[in-house]
Amino acid sequence: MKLVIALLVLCTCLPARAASLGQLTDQLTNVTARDGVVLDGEWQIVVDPYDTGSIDYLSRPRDNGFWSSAGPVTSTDPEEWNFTDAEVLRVPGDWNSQRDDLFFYEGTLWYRRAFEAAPQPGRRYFLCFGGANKRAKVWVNGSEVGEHEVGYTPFHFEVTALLRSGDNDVTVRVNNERRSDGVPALNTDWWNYGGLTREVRLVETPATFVRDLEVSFDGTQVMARVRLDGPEAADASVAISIEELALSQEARTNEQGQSTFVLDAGDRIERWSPENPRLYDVRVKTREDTLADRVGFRTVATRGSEILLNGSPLFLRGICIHEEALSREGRAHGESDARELLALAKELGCNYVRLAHYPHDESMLRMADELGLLVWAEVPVYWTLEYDNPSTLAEAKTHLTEMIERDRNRASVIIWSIGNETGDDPVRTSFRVALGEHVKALDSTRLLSAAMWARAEMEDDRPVGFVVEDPFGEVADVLAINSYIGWYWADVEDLRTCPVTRAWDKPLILSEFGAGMKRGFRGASKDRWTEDFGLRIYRETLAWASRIEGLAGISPWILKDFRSPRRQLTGVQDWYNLKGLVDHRGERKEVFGLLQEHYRGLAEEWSVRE
Ligand code: GCB
Repeated sequence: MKLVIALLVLCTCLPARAASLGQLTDQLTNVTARDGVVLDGEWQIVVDPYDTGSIDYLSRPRDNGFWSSAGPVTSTDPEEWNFTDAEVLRVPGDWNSQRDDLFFYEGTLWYRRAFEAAPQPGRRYFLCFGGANKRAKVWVNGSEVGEHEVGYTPFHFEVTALLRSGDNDVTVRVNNERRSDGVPALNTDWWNYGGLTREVRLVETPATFVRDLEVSFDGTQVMARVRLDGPEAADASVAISIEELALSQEARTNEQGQSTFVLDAGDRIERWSPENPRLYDVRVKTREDTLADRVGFRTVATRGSEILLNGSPLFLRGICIHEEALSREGRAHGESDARELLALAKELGCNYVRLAHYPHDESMLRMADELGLLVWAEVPVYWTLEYDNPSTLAEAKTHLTEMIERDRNRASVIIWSIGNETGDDPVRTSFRVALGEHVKALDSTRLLSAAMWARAEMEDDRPVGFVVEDPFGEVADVLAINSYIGWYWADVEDLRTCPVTRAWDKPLILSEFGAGMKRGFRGASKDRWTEDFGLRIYRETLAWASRIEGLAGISPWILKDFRSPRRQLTGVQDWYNLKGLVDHRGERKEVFGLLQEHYRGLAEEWSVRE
């Protein structure tokens, strides 16, 4: 397998740069391993539905907006806002779950926080945001440092030139309005949580530091690429080592500050797998800097309809997960939410999770590495985008680029998904093919997929077969279909006479199926919303899945009930999609046990095969 050489944006000098759509971004690798301070906690806020902080009453841009520290400039200016007496919200955290009056809020909200700094000469400082949904603009001490457009990936701005010794402040304008040309667009089946939803850090580095570390493994050799950033990045000495394997190598960087390494590990490496999630410390050392990352080594490939992990076929026992915390309301973030969610998936018997429908917090991927869960990672190319709009395509590519840059060292990630249920007319197909090519150019070591629909063959108004022939299947490594037969259409018993065929001899995953079940609602197995109805759908669909020849995995929809603005039914849904195996408080439905039992059987069956 060849080393992935991603295109890189050359480093610019101070002050910081902004990530813009359609271009590769410039994230710092592994910010949590860097020196710095976490700027979590209470931030002051101003809710600004009319964007008064940015524009005046004639919609002209303000030159003294809410980012300035000044407030009213002259004594005759009326004071109409200030941060001093403002209310606060917790960061990280979405605003919707923190205040009842912001539950449905879609618009602009301003955040500000004071912090102390003691910048040292010769050191560099970066403000690192794990994610903000959706558009964020950042100022430090009143000066603009950059903007970021997409809602689920990190962005890092250099602020070295703006920091003062002592008191500083950072102001962020976040806007989460949906747009028809955006990704996602206007219509989704998940909550449009707004705000600084992920961790914020002020990170400190030496003047020349390791900006980028990329590691891959082809079965015997570990390949790494390192890129330095700073005045001494070119022709610098870089050493890489994996101490536990007694591997090390030195190289000099080229003009662009890059060096590549090939380490021959022979058969000494313990392969990462769900059964043995072995991670190694990969350490990079330069004259001024040291950076380490915990990396697992494994291979993933396909052979006909099989997915091979470390050369052996496996069945993906999965579950879909939305990024909502298990034991509280709101968007999940950080290590403890990730541990809770993924520990539940492990308890269910999973070896695989589909992280729907957008990049989850980095801690989810790191936790999946640690706990031994394979991952399908996805971007919010969902339902109805403006597929013929070049700027929409550019935004979709940005989502993919930023996700792949962040997660490409995670052994757990085996599948990059370019989207969900996008349909197969020619315009959509060429949009998806362009995204597929983009993914392959950035990372050809993982599998490419998307959740598609199968075409139902009908006789007398009843389905009699499903055909997987979405033209995206031509470029995908793995075919994946969502099926809601018995819930959204037809009778679930129709599955008994509905064989699945596919146009390509490629692995097929049943990427979704499920039913709305209100925990505690009991009744006849034909009564909608009862747990009994859901149990029936699960029984029939699991039996159907076991009849699909060469099926490579399943990921039922979904681990936990989740917030959705499309789910209004009062007294039943109350703004939750109820297809979870556990309810919104984390309480289990009976179907959890049923799937757990099924996975126990599958695990035994496949361990015998191995
Ligand atoms: C789907 C979508 C998912 C929805 C789910 C549902 O096909 O992929 O985002 O939430 O169905 O519950 O309808």
